[in-house]
Formats: sequence, C-alpha cells, structure tokens
Amino acid sequence: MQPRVGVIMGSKSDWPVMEHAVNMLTRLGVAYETRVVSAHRTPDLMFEYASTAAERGIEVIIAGAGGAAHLPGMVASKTPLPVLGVPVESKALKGMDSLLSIAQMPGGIAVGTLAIGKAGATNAGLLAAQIIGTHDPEVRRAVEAFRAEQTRNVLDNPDPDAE
Ligand code: RP5
Repeated sequence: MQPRVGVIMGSKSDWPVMEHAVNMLTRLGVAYETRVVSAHRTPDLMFEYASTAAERGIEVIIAGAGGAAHLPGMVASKTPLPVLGVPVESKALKGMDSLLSIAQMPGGIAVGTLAIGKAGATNAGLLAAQIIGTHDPEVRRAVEAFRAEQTRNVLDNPDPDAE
C-alpha cells in the first residue's frame, strides 16, 4: 500500500517512543513508512527525504527527535507537507530540551509540536489521521469510531476501584 504518512526519527533509539505513532496509524488504517533520518548524522538523506516526500505521495510527516531536536524544523523547511514534531524524552533534561527545540520555531516555517514522549507520539498518529480525514471520509470515520470507543470505555467503567 502507498504510504501516506512518513514517520521519521533521529535515531533508532527513538523507536520505543515513535512506535506509538505507528500503532495509532495502524489502528486507524492509515498506511505509513518508517525511517531513521538524522539531521546531524545524515543531513543529505534528510534533505532528500524531505524534498521528495510530497512527490512520493506522502501527505503528512511525523518527525521525532530528542535533545537538540532540529529534525522536525529542518524537514519542515524542505517540504510543503504538514510536519508534526514529537519531542523524545532525553536522559539529561527529560525531553524539555527536545520540546523547546521543536516548539520554538521562528515564524514562517510551521511545525505542529506534540507532547513529550508516548502521548505525543500517539497524538501525532491521531492528528496525522485527522489531517488526512479532512479529504478522506474513510479515515475520518476511523477517527470518529476510535473516539467513540474511547468515550464508551470511560462511561462503561466509571468505578476506578473496580476489578
Ligand atoms: C537525536 O539524538 C535522536 O533523535 C535521539 O533522540 C538522540 C540520541 O540519539 P542516540 O545517541 O541514541 O542515537 O538525534
């Protein structure tokens, strides 16, 4: 199946976080590809990936990075596609460095910044599907069904002390 979302990350060590984006895309039936693309270790690959993603049929890019997390912003500068940045939790600063690096884009190049870690990756997958859902009714229905199920689960289990 033609991938519609590119899920990239600065290092293989980001995968335990970024796999949550992929889990959500899978759940919502959105085809994706995954790649390690590092802004500082493989800058030429990053440029090539970002500048060819749209013509390859990718509709949204999810980029996860930790520390001096310049990958999402650099990728966004080389593609017209929406880029969703996931701050990966770093050891030294617990992801605050990643969050601020990704969020503080100067005006003119947009990156949609999600929360640090698992929740951010999960929501990046969800948001990518919602973006695609603006022009794909099947994906939109999958997002609506996911949210309805989530609501049902809470309402069906009101007692936090129940087995
Ligand atoms: C960033 O540096 C990566 O996104 C990763 O979060 C962090 C550490 O990378 P490794 O040293 O684990 O490869 O580029």
